[in-house]
Amino acid sequence: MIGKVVKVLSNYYTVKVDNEYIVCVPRGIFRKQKISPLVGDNVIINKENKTIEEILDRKNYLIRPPVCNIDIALIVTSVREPNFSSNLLDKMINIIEYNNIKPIIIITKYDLLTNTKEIDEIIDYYKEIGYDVFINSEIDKIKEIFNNKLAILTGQTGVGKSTLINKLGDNLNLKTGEISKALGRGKHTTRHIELYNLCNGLICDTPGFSSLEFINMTKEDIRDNFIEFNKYKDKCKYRDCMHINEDICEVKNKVKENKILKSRYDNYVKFIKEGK
Ligand SMILES: Nc1nc2c(ncn2[C@@H]2O[C@H](COP(=O)(O)OP(=O)(O)OP(=O)(O)O)[C@@H](O)[C@H]2O)c(=O)[nH]1
Ligand SMILES: [Mg+2]
Ligand SMILES: [Zn+2]
Repeated sequence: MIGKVVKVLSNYYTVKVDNEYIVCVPRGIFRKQKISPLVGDNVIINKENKTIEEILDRKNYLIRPPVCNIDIALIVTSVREPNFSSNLLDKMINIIEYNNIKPIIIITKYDLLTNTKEIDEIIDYYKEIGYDVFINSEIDKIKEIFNNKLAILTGQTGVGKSTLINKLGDNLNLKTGEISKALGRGKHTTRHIELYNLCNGLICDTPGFSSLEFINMTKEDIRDNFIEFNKYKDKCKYRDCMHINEDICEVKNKVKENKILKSRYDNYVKFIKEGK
């Protein structure tokens, strides 16, 4: 039968099969091949022997925290305390796109704004280019996105990640207190990783992407993860246009026409310069 690894403690793997939890050990062959299952792995188990027989193909995996098969990443971004940072948001989106994870933007502390015009325009832009954006008060809509998904949370300290989890867990009788506590800890170096049930899906108890760097990414990767640029690139003069120094560049034109958000483009140029 097939299940999902939701917890690892030394060589014991808790596998969730439907609503049952079975603690398994991997077959010896994995150790010989130096392969170990990860939290998030879909595995074939032998229920009688309590062994993991096979690890199914992974669609993605993160090194820190070591979790694989992540479907969605909730990017929690406050508009105040700490102030909205388009740089951080675009960086997170870029790295999440690179890892084949769907970014979902959650805006917090919207209630602290006296004038929402500027933020509303930004939110509309991200929606227009294809991202799901929710304000943390839209709790019912946010609940729906978890359906059968493995989610990871990311965002600066103090943005409201634990607060969000607590709201989502409301009257669901889940271990959100624990997750919330876990997510509240500053450092997660030696802890084990665990997936918790949340809103018909699973959530990783450790915030992801704590080090925000473009590790292993090429400049072309960074460029291609600015998904809206891809709509225009065919009209650039050069096929491999980086949209920076080239003449006749449709992306630069669209920035001038305000069709591409200026802050997005400026962040793009910064990221390319930061990259190797
Ligand atoms: N006004 C307002 N305050 C909020 C909102 N969301 C969270 N807060 C407050 O912001 C503070 C930080 O929230 P947390 O949920 O602890 O933030 P966190 O992202 O878990 O922070 P770390 O655990 O340090 O990473 C708390 O005092 C919350 O009550 C919001 O939407 N509006
Ligand atoms: Mg927290
Ligand atoms: Zn171009």
